[in-house]
Amino acid sequence: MNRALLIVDVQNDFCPGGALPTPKGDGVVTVINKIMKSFSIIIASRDWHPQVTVHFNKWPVHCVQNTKGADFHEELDKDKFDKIFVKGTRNIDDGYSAFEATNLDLVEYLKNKNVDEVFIAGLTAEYCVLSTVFDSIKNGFKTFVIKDAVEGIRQNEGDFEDAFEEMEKAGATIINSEDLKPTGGLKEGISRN
Ligand code: VGL
Ligand code: ZN
Repeated sequence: MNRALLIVDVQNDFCPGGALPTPKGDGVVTVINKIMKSFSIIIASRDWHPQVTVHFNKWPVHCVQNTKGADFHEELDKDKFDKIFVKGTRNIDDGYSAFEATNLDLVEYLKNKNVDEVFIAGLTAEYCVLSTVFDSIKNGFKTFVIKDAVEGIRQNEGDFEDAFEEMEKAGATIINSEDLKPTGGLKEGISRN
């Protein structure tokens, strides 16, 4: 069985200076570049909205297809991605979860590669990371969230920590990047949920 790293929405609009920024989103890039060394299967999701969508009734316009804001953060090591899953592409729903990708079926992709453990990193803790974690668990994957590789919008104090509490309650195991062996897998003594 295999493990995969799933990097959620590390795009300009979710980073400082973007349309819907996480205050410290830049910080995850260095961590993610480093942990990619621990994985042989690396996939990324991308928020990829049409110009007009119901999603923009709730949110400022962000991550519009083929704009600078929708580009991955420029320091992110994109060459290491095996596949990119686009989501939020329809104008009738939010498409928060990477499992709602419309270009490819993420569950099928992971199953074809015999993945049973999914490690999740990226932006944003309260929305797309949270929904992706829920769907990963629902689809039967052992799900880990790498906390220092995740940032949040932090609209209200406590939102970031609350999101992690919800993920844990749903059955995810919260870890930190130092818990990963450089050669892959978890260091001894890291307890699983
Ligand atoms: C996201 C709000 C709106 C996310 C996407 O990537 O978490 N949040 N669209
Ligand atoms: Zn969005």
